[in-house]
Amino acid sequence: MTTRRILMTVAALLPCAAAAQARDTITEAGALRIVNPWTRAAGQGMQGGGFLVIRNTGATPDKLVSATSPAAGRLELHTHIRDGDVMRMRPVNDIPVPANGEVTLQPGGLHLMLMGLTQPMSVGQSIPVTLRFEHAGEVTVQLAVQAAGARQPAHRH
Ligand SMILES: [Cu+2]
Repeated sequence: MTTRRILMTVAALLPCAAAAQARDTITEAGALRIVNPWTRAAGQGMQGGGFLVIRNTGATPDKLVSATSPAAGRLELHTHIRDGDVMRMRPVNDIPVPANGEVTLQPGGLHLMLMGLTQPMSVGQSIPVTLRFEHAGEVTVQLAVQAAGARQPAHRH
């Protein structure tokens, strides 16, 4: 490969790398990387879901054991289960993070449940949530508030 061709290849790759960095919000906690935490707009007294990716760069499994937020009266760890043709939410005791792997908290799956919001969550705000892991300890991340989604699974608490 000629020098000129190498330079052209590097130049072609640079915009992609810059875009990836701009897109991801990553918070480190020991071997864990908390990626792109977000939630949806909701009113005071209502509830909201918290979504993020937990990456484990270590060889030891970890687990999310609890979470708290000044924006929520109570914060639970939830999953969805299929009940006939309806998806319902259920609390779970913890959320395992596999060694050298990741777990995704997302709408319709595992998620943080912010209950009894002490303040409205408006688009563009950041909502602090402190996650507590068995090994990595505590880390505070900021949920980026996005627009309320039209597609909501059935809620029953
Ligand atoms: Cu829930």
